[in-house]
Amino acid sequence: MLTAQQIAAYRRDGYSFPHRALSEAELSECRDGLARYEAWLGKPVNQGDWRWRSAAYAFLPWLDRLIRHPAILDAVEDLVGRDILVFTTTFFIKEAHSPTFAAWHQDATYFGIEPYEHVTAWVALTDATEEAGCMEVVPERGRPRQLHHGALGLKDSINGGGQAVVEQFDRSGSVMMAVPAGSFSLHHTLCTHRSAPNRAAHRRVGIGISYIPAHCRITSDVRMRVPLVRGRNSGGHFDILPPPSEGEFHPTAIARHEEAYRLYRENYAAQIEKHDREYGATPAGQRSLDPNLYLVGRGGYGAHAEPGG
Ligand SMILES: O=C(O)CCC(=O)C(=O)O
Repeated sequence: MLTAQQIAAYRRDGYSFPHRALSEAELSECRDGLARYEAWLGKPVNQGDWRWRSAAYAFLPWLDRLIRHPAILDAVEDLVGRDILVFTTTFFIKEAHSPTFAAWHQDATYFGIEPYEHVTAWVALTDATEEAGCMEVVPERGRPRQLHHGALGLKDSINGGGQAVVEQFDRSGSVMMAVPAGSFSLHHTLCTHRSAPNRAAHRRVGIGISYIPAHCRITSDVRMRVPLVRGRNSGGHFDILPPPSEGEFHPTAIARHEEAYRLYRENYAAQIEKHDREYGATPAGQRSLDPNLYLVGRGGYGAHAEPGG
């Protein structure tokens, strides 16, 4: 549970951290589960097809348990109320000494969830220190607003669209959101954030759990399939994806994931088009990033923030 002060700070600034969640045994369960997953894939999750990064609770019982963890859900309930769905999860992994990064962005941009009540719980399975490329957040200061993005396909981006904010914005007072293993941070869907390459000797492993209150809907025509993790599907805007009761990697569960992921990508693609329509497209190949904004930073972003560079 969050304190009244933590709730007020989140409502004002759009983030809150760190919050302890996992016991040592639970942390080991997640790490062992990830190791089995990567053995099954035959490669690290972050080197496989994008489909394996998202919504893997559909066929991984340990991940399904994580999205229902009471300590995380109690905090999320304090922010969004009792009826809670999981829009998706994402493995956010940066190998040791790797260039993987995230440019400034807001999660709301290509999710298309309204109202703007989506909150991400970012759970650290290893220490997300500043050196390891933890997230850096800009306080909303009570004035959240959607910024213009481009889906630039940035090389080494940890995000599917390789997206970045392409307008000037006030990023003063940004905060490095370091989170120790077993703890989580919370950030609001309009909280602008980025993360630097991993300069540490250890692998930085995080799982982003995108929670939404069940009254939310998406602005595309896609009807998605998502887990109900607390309360009731009160809004009725999503179909409910069941837990993987068949067991890890079961073909039936994999097939459910395939369909849920297809719908997720369909909405994502529709939202990229919608955002471009509403805010103006970023023509392909255009160097739309302002180097002063993106190439200079506390994290040492280097050449990796250049589109295709
Ligand atoms: O893990 C990272 O470095 C970025 C995560 C992120 O963009 C998110 O959780 O929305």
